[in-house]
Amino acid sequence: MSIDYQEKIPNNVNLNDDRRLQRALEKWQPGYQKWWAELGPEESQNMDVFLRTAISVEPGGWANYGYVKMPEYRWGIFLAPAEEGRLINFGAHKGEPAWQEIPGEYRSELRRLIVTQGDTEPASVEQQRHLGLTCPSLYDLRNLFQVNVEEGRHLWAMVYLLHAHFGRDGREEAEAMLERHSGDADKPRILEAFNEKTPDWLSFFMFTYFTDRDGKYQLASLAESGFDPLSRTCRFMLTEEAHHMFVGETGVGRVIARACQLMTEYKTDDVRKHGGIDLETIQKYVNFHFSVSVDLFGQEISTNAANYYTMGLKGRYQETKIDDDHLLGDNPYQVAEVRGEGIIFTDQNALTAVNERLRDDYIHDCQRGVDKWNKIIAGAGIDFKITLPSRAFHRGIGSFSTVKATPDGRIITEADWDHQHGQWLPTDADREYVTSLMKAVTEPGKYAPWIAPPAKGINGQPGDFEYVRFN
Ligand code: BYC
Repeated sequence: MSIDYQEKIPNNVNLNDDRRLQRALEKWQPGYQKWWAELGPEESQNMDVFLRTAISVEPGGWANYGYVKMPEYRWGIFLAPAEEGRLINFGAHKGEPAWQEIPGEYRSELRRLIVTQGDTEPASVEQQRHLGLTCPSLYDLRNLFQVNVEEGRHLWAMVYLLHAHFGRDGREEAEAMLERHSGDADKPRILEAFNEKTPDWLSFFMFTYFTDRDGKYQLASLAESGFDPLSRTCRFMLTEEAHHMFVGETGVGRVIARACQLMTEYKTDDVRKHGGIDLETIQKYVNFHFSVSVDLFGQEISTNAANYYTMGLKGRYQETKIDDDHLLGDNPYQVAEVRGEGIIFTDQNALTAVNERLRDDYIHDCQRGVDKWNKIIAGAGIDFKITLPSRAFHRGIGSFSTVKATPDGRIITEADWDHQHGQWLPTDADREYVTSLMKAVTEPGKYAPWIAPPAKGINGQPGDFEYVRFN
């Protein structure tokens, strides 16, 4: 399925055959471009960026690299190929053919899911808009911009579904995506993590590691949807998401590698003296970004989530690979809760616990990158381990949001929390220090002193490749 780039809106959905839809999307397009110019990457309008653009949705369709000015990036609408005879694989409609049109009785639930998903995409672009001005290298600047244009396209993906399937209220929701803004006092983004600032590059790497990974798990659950256009859209979006998490995992890894180098070279833990970011500070950033990202999975026990599942709208991670009845009526699932000074796990109904199950899958996946970071530290002969905090730590959503807990999951008093949280979360002084390091390095092949160079270039490019031309 190749993508038609001759069209005003590149697409593989035969947009040409549906003039009304085409016109509606072409009407939305200038508002999008205006939003990109105003709230997209700052001062980037004229740069030539070595970007990857999908030329088809088949495996290998991604191998297309070249210099692009971002405002001219060909955002468009790409769905993964249809699977012939695809069925609904879970919930009350299990075994029925997947829907090509919205089932009327589930319209508002589907709209809500699509709007919540769509809202995060422009939010992240807004959160990251100042970072280009302090890039640690051209390589990193290019990666930031690649992430940004793809988040822009993910917004297009959700806006397409709203326009194509929800009529007038879908068009209104699409407009509203450009009206809400990250951190706006009156019209904030829907989910809390998307109203936080991403003020520095360590935060950016943590965000792409932890928060984009929520994207992976949410998109994978929506890819199971019985509403086939949503499933196909999310399947293609997932191919883009992988690069974002790569940027996060390798970015944090390179900051750690540089800290270890400095520790070894100067035989000290205090790498701040030598312009690095110390491992304790990196741990605090892990604690912060992990905890705000686990909140994104919602309440442990959720009737919303149970309804989405029974309706066949949002499944579990890799639903079809799970060996059970895919109805979850009486099945148990172990859910964590506060008991006294600690956390215990009790059996709950698996249907109302699907958010929690997804969170468990996510936490398990987060650990893999942490293990790799610890290998870098161990490889340098340094006795330090990065750890993920307990799920009870620093929560704003769910049962743990009513208590205070240490990173190792001990419930403590408010007073103890007030006294100690500066050891666990970045303090103003930590953030000021990290911010003080953020100075743009734009000479090809050069890197800021707080981060190691990457192991290899993008698409096999040499170390001194000019990933961005400033003109
Ligand atoms: N913040 O029953 P519950 C991505 C609300 S990231 C604020 O547990 P539910 C990306 C909730 O709305 C992926 N409010 O809720 C990453 C509900 O409100 P009502 C984004 C929250 O619906 C990086 C109430 O609390 N995609 O793609 O089961 C860069 C009760 O909660 C939050 C999706 O999230 C929160 N964190 O679960 C770019 C997928 N959590 O009904 C992109 C679509 C809960 O009382 N969304 N609430 O008014 C969903 O599936 C669900 O909406 C959620 C929440 C999983 C988020």
